[in-house]
Amino acid sequence: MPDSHRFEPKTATIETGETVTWTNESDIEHTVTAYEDEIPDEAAYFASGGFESERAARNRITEGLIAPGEKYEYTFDHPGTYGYFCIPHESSGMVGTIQVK
Ligand SMILES: [Cu+2]
Repeated sequence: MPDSHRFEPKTATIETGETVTWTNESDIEHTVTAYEDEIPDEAAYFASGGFESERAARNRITEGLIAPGEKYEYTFDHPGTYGYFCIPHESSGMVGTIQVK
């Protein structure tokens, strides 16, 4: 049985302009939430739920939850390294990285 508290793959490398789709293949809810201080300065903030800041995402967590079987996608328009996490499972180490070339 797969561990339901992780992003798979944990680190992904894509080209600038590509879209990443996260699909919730577990049976519990998750978020995809960028770490505001772990994205390039010129990049827009991103999070499931469409929040404009990490603080807003954390404050309104239920609006950002991705249900089992549902997806969240985001297009990366700036090169760099992007760190993100799942709010409910951050303490379980549910974090990931997108490398945009
Ligand atoms: Cu999670």
